[in-house]
Amino acid sequence: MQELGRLEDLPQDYRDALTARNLVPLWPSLRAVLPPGKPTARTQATCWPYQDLRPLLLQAGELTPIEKAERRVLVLANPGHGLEKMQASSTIYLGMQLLKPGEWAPAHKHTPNAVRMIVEGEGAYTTVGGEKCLMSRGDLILTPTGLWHEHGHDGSKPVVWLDVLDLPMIYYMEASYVTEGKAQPVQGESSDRAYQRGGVVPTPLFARSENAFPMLRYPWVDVRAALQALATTQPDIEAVQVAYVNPETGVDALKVLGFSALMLRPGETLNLPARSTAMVFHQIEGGADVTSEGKTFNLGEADTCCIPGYVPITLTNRASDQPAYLFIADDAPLQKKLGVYEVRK
Ligand code: 1HN
Repeated sequence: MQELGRLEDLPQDYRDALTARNLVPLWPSLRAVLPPGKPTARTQATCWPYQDLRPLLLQAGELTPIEKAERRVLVLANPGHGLEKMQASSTIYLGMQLLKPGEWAPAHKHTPNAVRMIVEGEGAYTTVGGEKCLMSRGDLILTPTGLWHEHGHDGSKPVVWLDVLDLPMIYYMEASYVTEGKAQPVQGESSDRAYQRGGVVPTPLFARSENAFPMLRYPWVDVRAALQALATTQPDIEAVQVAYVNPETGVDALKVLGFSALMLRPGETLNLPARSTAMVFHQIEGGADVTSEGKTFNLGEADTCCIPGYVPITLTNRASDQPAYLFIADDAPLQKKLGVYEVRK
């Protein structure tokens, strides 16, 4: 590849003349913005063990009352982006949120899309667009763009969940903002009831739902059962994996980030081809080793890690006698819409 001229090759008075007019020569920076063959990732393979994070999150519960936090969150920040950027990857924000018994996180709505993966505790709920969604370990709850949401807790022990947002993407677009509101009236309990059986959808008077987000809560008991059924009925399947989708249309549940659940069968090692998306892995049950570029994270329950795009990843279930379950997030829906999604076999 041809070596291009450097900034230092240009006379200082010429460079000054450009700068004074808000002009920049492309060629000294062309290879940096358009590297050959593979992007340069700022995202670094990073792991956030839950046992490290949990005491600090509980301490935040002592140090900062909910009124002074609104959302009491420790952000899982990727050092490759700079911690102050609060990014796990170029498009993904991750945070662990604590709600203590009796606390209330007030209603607001915003442009970034969120999901919550419940990590610990019982008795909390989030009300999304008037629908009360109970929180249990492993449940996935959607909070799509523009829907009012607030969190409450009627239980007796702290509840912790993992927030996954497309905030870095929406913020980069200069499209991120919030609207504060009053407590929202509850109109019903979570919609998952209407979609409890795969293959059938409600059609009152022959009409399908026109709601873009008809299902807000994906209970872990159902997702786990689907994975177990898949493993039993299709023992030769390449990977025991299910995607979180809109049950009316079959398309990804949200528009920017994609979500799936994976079962690693006892003793299984799975080689994931290099894909153009960075990926987040969160261990729901069991223990998995996540290896990329010679580096291995030994995930235990509730641990979370992020791996940059364009690198192959190996996943290994450490147990030979029980399955391991992972929650996976990436930005494949966005990349597919933009036409930049790749799998390198
Ligand atoms: C947000 O609205 C929540 O509603 C959590 O629980 C984390 C991080 C950035 C922006 C908005 C929530 C968030 C957030």
